[in-house]
Amino acid sequence: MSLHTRMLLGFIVGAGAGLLANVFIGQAGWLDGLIHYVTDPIGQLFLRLLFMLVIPLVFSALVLGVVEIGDAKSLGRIGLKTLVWILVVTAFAVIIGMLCVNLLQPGTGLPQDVTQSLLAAGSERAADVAAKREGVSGIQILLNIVPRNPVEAAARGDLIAVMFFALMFGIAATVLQTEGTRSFVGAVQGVYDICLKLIGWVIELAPYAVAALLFSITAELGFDVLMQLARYVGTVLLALAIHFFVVFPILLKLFGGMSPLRFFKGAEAALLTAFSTSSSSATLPTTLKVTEENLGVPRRVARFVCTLGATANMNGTALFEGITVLFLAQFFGVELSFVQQVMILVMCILGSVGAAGVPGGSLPVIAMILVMFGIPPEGIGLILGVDRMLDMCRTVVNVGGDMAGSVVIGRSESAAGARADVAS
Ligand code: DAS
Repeated sequence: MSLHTRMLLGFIVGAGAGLLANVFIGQAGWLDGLIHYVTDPIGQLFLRLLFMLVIPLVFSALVLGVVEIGDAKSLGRIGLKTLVWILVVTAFAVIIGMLCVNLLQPGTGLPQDVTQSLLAAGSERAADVAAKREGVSGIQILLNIVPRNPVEAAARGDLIAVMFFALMFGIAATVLQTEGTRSFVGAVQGVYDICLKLIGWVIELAPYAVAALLFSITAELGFDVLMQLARYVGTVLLALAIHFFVVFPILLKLFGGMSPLRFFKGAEAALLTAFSTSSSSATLPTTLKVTEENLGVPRRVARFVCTLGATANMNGTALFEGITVLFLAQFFGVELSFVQQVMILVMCILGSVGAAGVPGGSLPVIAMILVMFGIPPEGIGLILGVDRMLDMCRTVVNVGGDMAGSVVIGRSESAAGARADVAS
């Protein structure tokens, strides 16, 4: 039975049993015991496994992303254009997602006392972070991006400080290019590959975590929570559709010299592979083939942009991270200031670079961002049940963004080549 099917089954069993148990909630001691001693610990175990991977995954992914762009000395211009494409288009994606979730408010609607009790029941770390955050000024929040001690920042789960350190490390490793730095980067590649394997193992446990976490939350909240989940799914799909069918066509028309119809037709095989595998990395061979053969992108551009993009350019994931963090903030009644939402925007851009191109690759990063802003990470259990379907859709947007970027950069390079010929 495929992971998709097992996740769906976990969702149905967990939610169904939870709805039944909701009838007895508060009246049967056995139910509270079941939640407290069985389903919650299973959910916490899964979350801990995700947390365990965040720091090594994000550090290695960011270092490698910077090195791959910087290494391309011969592709210097392409590397710079790729970096600009990743940062600008991913920022667009997160902004679209955050606008949709702020406008549609899919996470609101639960009674205040319920959200407060959920927040109080959430991981103590979330409450701690929320308490520490009180009264920290905007300037201090920005200063805190630079870690005094990167190991201590990693130990306390300060993800953005770890991201900053990883970016600086990658830049220095690229500039140095010594024997030592090259073997270090090789070791970092090994760490990243190991993290991918570990995520694969952890995601295999997701169906059981879905059933357990969904049982707990539906037993507590009943049918209402499933309605909020439906609104969340609708918000994610709407935002992904806007980015995929509006932003990409505009960028292709304006800068790629390609009609959206020709793009989607040429990219079809890769998009369908992305949808069925939920993995940008697994789709990469197909992405490369259709980008060169169907979209006419020069090989050196397609290889660089699509290969780097498969791990570092994830528009769909960044958009999904932004929506999920804000949705769960609404759900748990956690107020986020504008400065904090800007921080979340930055973290989602970097987090998507740090996410792995495998099924559920973005979940570890989301868990860490949630805790950083005092939002109970148990909320991941709520979205886990629908994550597979959303993962399929966001991976399509991720791969679409890699191919669209290749078309735009390929055209820019051809124009630059033509200008050089004319000049010579
Ligand atoms: N499934 C990941 C990918 O391969 C994205 C994610 O998990 O968000 O693109």
